[in-house]
Amino acid sequence: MVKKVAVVMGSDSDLPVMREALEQLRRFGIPYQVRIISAHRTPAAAEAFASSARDEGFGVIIAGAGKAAHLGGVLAAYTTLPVIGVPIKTSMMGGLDSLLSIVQMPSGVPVATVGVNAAANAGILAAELLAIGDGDLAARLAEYKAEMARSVAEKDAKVCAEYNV
Ligand code: RP5
Repeated sequence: MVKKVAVVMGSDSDLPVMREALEQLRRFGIPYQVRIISAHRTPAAAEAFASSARDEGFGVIIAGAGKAAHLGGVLAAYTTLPVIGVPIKTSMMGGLDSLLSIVQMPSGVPVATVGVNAAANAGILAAELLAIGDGDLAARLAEYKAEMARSVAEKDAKVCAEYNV
């Protein structure tokens, strides 16, 4: 039985982006739970959630946050589960603020950080982490990559036919 993924975000305003992680988890048949927990507005909930996440049966935590985006780092401080950070694009700084807040962790407390708004990649990375110990899931990931390659090859053939002399 594949472990479940926690998809945590700092605000419901992050949900439109974080939904893309849920789509990927559904694609690979991975169970998940969604929570809104803020490192700053509900820090006690962040500690409680991360401290018990492994015992609750989670295998990976995805944490989406914007601006001074400390959620992933705070969760990582309280768990030995891998934490994947999703920097949310911001109106003021385009998400560079979120990206640097998540990726620049002190040595000893890593947060695996995907690109700005790249929640889909966070879902796929979570699947890959869980597939380390799950051959069926690894096979589904391999089929996904093969389909992606087929799609690119089709586009390549189309462009070659249209533009190459
Ligand atoms: C962060 O502040 C959240 O992750 C969100 O990206 C950002 C803005 O939150 P709201 O003011 O929209 O609730 O904590």
